[in-house]
Amino acid sequence: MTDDDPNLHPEVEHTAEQIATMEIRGAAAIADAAAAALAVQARESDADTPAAFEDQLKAAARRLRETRPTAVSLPNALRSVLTGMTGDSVEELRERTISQVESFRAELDQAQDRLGRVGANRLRDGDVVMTHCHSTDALACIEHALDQGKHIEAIVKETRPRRQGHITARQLREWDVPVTMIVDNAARRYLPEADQVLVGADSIAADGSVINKIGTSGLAVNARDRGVPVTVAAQTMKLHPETLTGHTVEIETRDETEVLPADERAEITDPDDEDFVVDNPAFDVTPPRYVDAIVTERGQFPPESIVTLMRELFGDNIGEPWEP
Ligand code: RI2
Repeated sequence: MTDDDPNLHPEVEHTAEQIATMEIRGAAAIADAAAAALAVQARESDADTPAAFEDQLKAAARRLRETRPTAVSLPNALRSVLTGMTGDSVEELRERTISQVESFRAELDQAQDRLGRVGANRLRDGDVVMTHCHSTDALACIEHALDQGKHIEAIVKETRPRRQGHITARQLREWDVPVTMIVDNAARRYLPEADQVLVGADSIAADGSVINKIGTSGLAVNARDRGVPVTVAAQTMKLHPETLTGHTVEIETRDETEVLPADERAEITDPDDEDFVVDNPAFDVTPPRYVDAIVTERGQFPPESIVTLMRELFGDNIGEPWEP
């Protein structure tokens, strides 16, 4: 158990750190890691009463929840695990929580596979796909298209400031996909050479807006102007149920040093110059009118119709079961 909270297992603290620092990143990977950490907490819990066990699991979920605010897959994962935490004894609670984590993680895998099959149908033999950031959901579509024997090429945006485009390029090259890497500012110049823009999502709002890596909205507007369809690959775990009741999605702001390291900042101005500001929002919002389709494991949807699926899947289950 940790120094900060004697009831939290160190693995929970470690996972929370890894998510916050983006050592573990990408909406699906974050959800998977958070669920796995809850399983460790459940397995290793020394609670001697059911109430104490539940308190520990809730505290662990709260610690994981506070790491990154935008990807809704994180609270959706925590909610899914905690609502499965039922039982009258510590042993029963432990067993059911662990088994809920196992089925959540298995479902995550299967959903990505099913989504990939749907998304692959949108890709034609010979297509050139432009990507932004690194999305395992988006890559699943390309992987299935390759499995279907289609030839796919990619224009990969490097994606400042953290350059997740490098991860995308590495994966695509492992699959032998020809890659042209470009700086983000070159996207408009290269769109006429692309047949599709294919991106992932961190959250999808009830009106069909797509919250994804900063730069997605500009790319989508440019793609519409150039007549290039935009596909968003997002498992239903990326649907943000709280937007059904009017909540907005919080956009994470990250440290300025991701954009401008301290030594480079010092070349521009004095370290305590308050009139020089570096902003680093990690995500932006693409309005539904710039998105052609949202591909999920349940099929593809026009963004405006996603609200129906959201109601069907989440209904009223939008509480915060991690609250004490
Ligand atoms: P998958 C990433 O965020 C990107 O914005 C990416 O599109 C999204 O998560 C979804 O990733 P970050 O964690 O779940 O790099 O499709 O900030 O892998």
